[in-house]
Amino acid sequence: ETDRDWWRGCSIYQIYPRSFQDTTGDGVGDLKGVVRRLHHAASLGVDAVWLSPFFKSPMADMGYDVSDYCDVDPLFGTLADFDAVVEEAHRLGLKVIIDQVLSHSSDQHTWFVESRASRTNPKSDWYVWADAKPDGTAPNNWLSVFGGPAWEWDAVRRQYYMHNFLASQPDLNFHNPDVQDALLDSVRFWLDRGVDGFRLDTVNHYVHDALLRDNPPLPKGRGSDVPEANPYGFQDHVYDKTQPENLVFLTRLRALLETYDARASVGEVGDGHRSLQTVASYTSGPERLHMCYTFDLLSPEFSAAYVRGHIEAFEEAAPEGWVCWAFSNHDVPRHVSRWLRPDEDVDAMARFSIALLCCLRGSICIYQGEELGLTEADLAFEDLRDPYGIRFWPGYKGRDGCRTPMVWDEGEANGGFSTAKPWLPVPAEHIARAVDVQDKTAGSVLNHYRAMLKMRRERPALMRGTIRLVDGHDKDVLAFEREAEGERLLCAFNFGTETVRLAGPEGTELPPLGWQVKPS
Ligand code: TEU
Repeated sequence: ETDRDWWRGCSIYQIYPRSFQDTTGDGVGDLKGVVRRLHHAASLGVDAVWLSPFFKSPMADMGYDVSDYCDVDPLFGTLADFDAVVEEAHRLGLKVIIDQVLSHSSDQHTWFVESRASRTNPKSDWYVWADAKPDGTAPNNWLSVFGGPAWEWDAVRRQYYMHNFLASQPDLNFHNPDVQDALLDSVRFWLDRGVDGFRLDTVNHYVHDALLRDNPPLPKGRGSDVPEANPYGFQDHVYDKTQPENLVFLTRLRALLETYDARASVGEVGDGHRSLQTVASYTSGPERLHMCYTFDLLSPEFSAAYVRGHIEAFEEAAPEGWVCWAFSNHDVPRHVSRWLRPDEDVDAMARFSIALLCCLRGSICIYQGEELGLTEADLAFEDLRDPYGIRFWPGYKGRDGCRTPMVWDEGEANGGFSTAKPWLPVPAEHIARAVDVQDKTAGSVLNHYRAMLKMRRERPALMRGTIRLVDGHDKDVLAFEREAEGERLLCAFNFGTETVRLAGPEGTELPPLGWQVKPS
């Protein structure tokens, strides 16, 4: 009776548990806090929640470094608390999507502890180990996303191991079928506990080039999408990811999901310029992933031409594929701050962007706090917790500015997030945007989010319809038609800073950041 296609067009609310609601008074959010506040997600009218990692972890990368795939970290609670999250979500009619960080584990995981102990132990090949070059240097030129080489020397094995992120996040060796089996077992563990879907962290990093070939330099004219200080973006990552063997693993994963009813997968593809092709191949058919999540609209660019170009390129590359779009998440500066131009109003940007998101073809993700119009927090170096930011400060300030706590009650300490000092400060200007204030304010950003999500839910053309770009408008206008079941809507958005008149007989005027959705 559950619709196996529930994920098509669905809206997902991303919860970052560490910053959602603290119930234990340690300044860190937890799973009981998620249970307590889930009704907020339901009140938005989303279909699902995605929980960022709550698994056992030394938290070097805030839980994206898992030391036990089948347990909850005590910081967040217990497995019973997780079961309560699932139960409460289902009671509220919400699906539960959890984050699976399968590409790498923590260096504290028993698999890695065993693997690094010798070159001959049963798990010696579970990670990516390689000898030094004759001169003692790393096996090849691969770089880590978080800075420096992707190789770390291990004094016991007298070999290097590979890590795409922190050195404490060793990369699992997907060429070994035992590794694949073990990871699929952990996925099965959560399926059996009733989760409805998986967000697959860095899915395009799963399989590395078995020949360990050097990455070529970036083709001329292609810029970096990461801070100047970090050379990662100046290499073309052809060989350390996007390996064809990955499709074999994804097919195995999908086959596992198919043995259950109505479970879905969304693969995170952070692959810069190649992302659309990657999404196309990962989602091209019922034996691959259901959806992919890209970073295309998580970028600093904000213009009609940019978004139009991405829609166009995607429709061309993957007409059958399924994207999950997002403007904000726990990795990038909050979009209202990222896109706002001088003298522009935060609320106007928040309203415009959710209207746009709700009109895109695909599924959509909303990141906790964006429904309040929260801005990027301006933190001092002493406040930082993100190792990526700590490393590249001040050229790059890291990801803590978008990870500050949710604000629930204007009148309570720390906006009602915690009675203790929160792990990241709650910016004073966020308090005025607390849920309880916006709840009772007609026309607040929060209520506008509810209205836009309702508009999407009630219109098949927006949920699952086709998309066709419409030409002939001002260069600052993005216009397209969505169509399904005999319903056709014209969606138009003015990205410019001047009022424009739409082409055509009616010639409606759209102010800056104005938009309209109407039958055509
Ligand atoms: O992010 C993967 C990814 O593409 C990021 O490295 C991104 O490029 C970076 O955060 C800059 O915006 C996932 C998780 O979302 C992130 O939180 C983890 O740190 C990372 O994987 C490693 O697990």
